Formats: sequence, C-alpha cells, structure tokens
Amino acid sequence: MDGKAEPLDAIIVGAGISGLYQLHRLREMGMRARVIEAADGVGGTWYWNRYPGARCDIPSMSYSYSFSPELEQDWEWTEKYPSQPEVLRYLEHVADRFGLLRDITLGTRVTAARFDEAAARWTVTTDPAGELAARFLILATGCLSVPKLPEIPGLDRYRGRVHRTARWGAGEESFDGLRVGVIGTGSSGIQVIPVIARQAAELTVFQRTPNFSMPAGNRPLDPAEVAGMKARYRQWRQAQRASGFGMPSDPPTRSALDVSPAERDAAYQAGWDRGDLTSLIRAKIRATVHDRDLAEALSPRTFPIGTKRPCLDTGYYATFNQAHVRLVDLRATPLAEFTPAGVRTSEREHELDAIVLATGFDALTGAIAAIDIRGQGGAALADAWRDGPRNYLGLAVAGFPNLFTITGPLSPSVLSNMMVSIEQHVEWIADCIAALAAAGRRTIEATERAQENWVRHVAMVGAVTLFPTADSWYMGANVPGKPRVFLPYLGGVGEYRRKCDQVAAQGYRGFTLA
Ligand code: NA7
Repeated sequence: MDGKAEPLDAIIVGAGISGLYQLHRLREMGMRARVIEAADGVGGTWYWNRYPGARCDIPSMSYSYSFSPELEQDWEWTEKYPSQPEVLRYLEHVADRFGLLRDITLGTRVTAARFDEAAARWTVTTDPAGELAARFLILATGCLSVPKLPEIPGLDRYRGRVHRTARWGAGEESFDGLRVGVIGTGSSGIQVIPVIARQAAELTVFQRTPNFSMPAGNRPLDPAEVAGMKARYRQWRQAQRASGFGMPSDPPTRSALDVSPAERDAAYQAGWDRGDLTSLIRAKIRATVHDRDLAEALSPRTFPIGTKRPCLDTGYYATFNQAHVRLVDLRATPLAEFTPAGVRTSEREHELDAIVLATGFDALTGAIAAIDIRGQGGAALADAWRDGPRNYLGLAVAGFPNLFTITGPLSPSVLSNMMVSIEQHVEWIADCIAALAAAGRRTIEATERAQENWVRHVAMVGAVTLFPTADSWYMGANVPGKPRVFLPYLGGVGEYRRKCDQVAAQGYRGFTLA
C-alpha cells in the first residue's frame, strides 16, 4: 500500500455490514476513505461463517439496510430467515451497486495503529506490509469475528479433518460416511448439527452447556407478505429504530396471571408457533426427544433463559432421535485432549474422521484487542482496557482521539438487530465527522469523566438484570482470563439512539473538540 499518498479522511477496518455502509456514507459526504479487510471478499461475518446450515436468526426483511429505499425495493429476499449464502449475495450486491470495491483493500489485515498528535492523524500498519494514514480511524471489526478454539491440548496431533464453523472453507461440505464430532452447542453448533447428521455415518455431539433453542419456523417468503412489507417499509424502519432491540413487537397488555390457564397456554402455544416464546422449551424437548435421559441432558438448567443467546433451529432436538447421533455430556465427562485419532474425555477416547469446532468467539473486544492501538502519548488500548472495555457511548475512547468503534462494547450491539445498531453508529459517526469539519476542528476525543459515567451507567443497567449470573460470552466468561464485564448495553436501541443524538445536539457533550 502506498503510505506516501495524501492522507485519507478515514480508514475503516473491516468490510462487513458496518464497513461497507460507513464507506458509502463517507464517500457521499465527499470524504476520501479506504476500507482494509483481511478476507478476500466483502461480507464480514457472512463471508467467514459458511458452515452448512448457517442462517441469520433475524427475519431477512428486517436484517437489511434501510439507508437506500431503492435497494430496499429492488432486493428480493426469498426466505423468512436468510441463509448465509443469501446474506452474502446481498452484501456483495451492495458493494457492487454502490461501487464500493474500488475503495476496499482485500486480503490485508490491520495489525497496528498509532495516533500522531502533531499531525492529528492515525497511521495504520498492515499485513502484508504497508502503511496508511488518515484523520479518522473507524473500527468496523465486528462483534463476533475472532473465533475461539477449545482450551484443550493436542489439536495439532489430531490426524483427521478439522473444520471451524467460523472459518469454513470452500469444498468442505461433504461428511458422507464419516465419523464426525461436533464440539459446541451454541447457535453455530445447533445450526450445523442437523445438517451434518444427514451426511455422517456417525455423529457425536460434545456438549458442555445445553442451550435454549426454539424452532425457527423458517419458510419461503410469500410474495404478498413481501409486497406488504415493501409498501410500509419506511414506517417499519422507524419502528425498528425506536424499539428495544431493533425488532418491533407488540408489548404485552396483560399479566400471565390475570388470565385463565387455558388462555395462557393458548398464548404460549401461539408464541411457540411464531417461534419467539421461550417458556415451553424444556417441555418441548421432552416431547421431541424419545429417550428421557437424553432429553434431560439436552435441557438447560444452569442459567436463566435469555442470559445466554437463545438459539433458533431447524430440527435440532429431533436429530438426537436418530440412531447414529450421540450426545456426550461434557459436564459429566469433560474433554481432556485431542489425540491422533480423535478426542479423549475423562471417560474414554472417541475416534473421529472429522471434528467440527463450533466453540464460539472472543466476543466484542477480541477483534479490537487484536490490533496494537496506540493513542495519545503512545498509550496502548490494551492497557486502558486491561480490566474490561472503557469508552463513551460504546463509540469513542478517552485518550484515543478520532477513533470510533462501530457497535463497540458497551453499546447495544449484540443485544439488538445488528443492522439497526450498525446503521445508527455509521450515521452518528458520519454526522460527527461532518460537524467537526464544519466547525473547523481537527480532533474529537471523549473526556475521562464522560467515559467514567458511561461505563458506570452500562454496568448499572446490566446489574439489575440476570445477565451477570450466566457464564456467557456477553460476560466475557467463555474466554479464560478475560475480565468478567457485561459487554453490551441493555438500555434499548431507541433510548440509546436518543442519548447519542442528544450528545450530538448539545455540541458533542462529553467530548473535547480541538
Ligand atoms: P457460542 O454461542 O459461544 O457457542 C460456543 C459453544 O462452544 C458453546 O456451547 C460452548 O459451551 C462451547 N465451547 C466453548 N469452548 C468449549 C470447550 N473448551 N469445550 C467444550 N465446549 C466448548 O458461539 P456460536 O458460534 O455458536 O454462536 C455465537 C453467536 O453467533 C450467537 O450467539 C449468535 O448471536 C450468532 P459453553 O456454553 O461455553 O459451556
């Protein structure tokens, strides 16, 4: 890369949903921006997570950009919940439609970034070797983009095929006739397991914690339904923005205790049929899985529902009724090591031709921590965040001027429809950069005080819920040694948007402009 060219206005790290839109938005403002992307294509999460069965668990017509009414009208989603190939095709279409590729450098990873105070700009270092400078650095690095391996030794000794759901390669589809092991039963495991079961000769599922999962009820979209949504898209988008989680729903009007048991059951059943009610899950597992002990082993007991991300599945529990599918309960017999032939638990060795790792991510902070970021006085972000992320509004960090994080930790991010939160951040950042330019300012930086108050507020809102009681990736609990902090902001996307807009309207209250 040419480091000697005129510095850019902005460097954007990542060409997923957020990086693509940020680039488009800045270019529309006449800014010079470049996206640096490690993958060989655009799409972020939807580029990497190509495992069979990968599907979004937000309805397609809501999990799509709202910034272009023409795009909204032109694009035809085919299923209620879009499959990974369909979302990726959509994002490739967006990159193409808005001519974004000419300002995206693919196959290049940002490894370090330092802020030069005198010049008031960021210089980033890349691999393959290169340097690039810009006034603003925008991390569009994703919340679930650094996969985590299981913490047991010996993976390099194992002689069979190893697949990672979060790094699925082309041509990895067939498990025909193989003895396959899947480690992990989060959303990824729960989606991939029924598909692999259709191919494998034997499938062994290694489960550490059973999850709450509900039938997705995925289906082709009805043309009349699509036309109806397209006709009222603008209102729907407005409702999304004002909602709690980026998905509008009718709030309950009566307590469950005020109605008859029959009425209550009917309401619960209707919810189950819609695929969004959780109370019946254990009973449904018992009704689906024939073997009582197996049903119990698959039933979550160790955390309150919703405190770990609930899953949507297609035939997950029924998969365990097939004779060639086995469950290994790692709470009873923990994994000890990989062996040349498979894996060994505390009880025995399991010989496997292929192992699929669906073991999750270093969520929310992993991709930011992977870059050596140096702010004022050469201070490292890694040091500033040693005890957990500290920022203002989940958007900016004291001591790191002109640095923005899209759906960063301590913003609603993963507790919302990501599309809604991403668009909000992209637009807020773009408006902020425009406001600075209009005011003839070069830098913006969160104050320590505003940051302190925000960190405390996010923790306080989280603390009144049951979220901190679960060993979840929301809490950083899935990565050994990671500080235990509630990472997303639970204030609701509507309320959060109001706060961010207010800060901007008050001349960027809590920021220092210079
Ligand atoms: P998750 O939800 O973090 O799931 C990872 C799974 O892997 C989970 O069942 C873990 O058990 C299990 N795991 C992790 N490490 C180990 C080890 N060392 N041994 C055994 N089992 C292990 O990641 P996903 O990719 O499924 O989903 C991530 C998000 O993507 C999802 O929530 C949606 O928002 C989209 P644990 O529960 O930690 O005991």
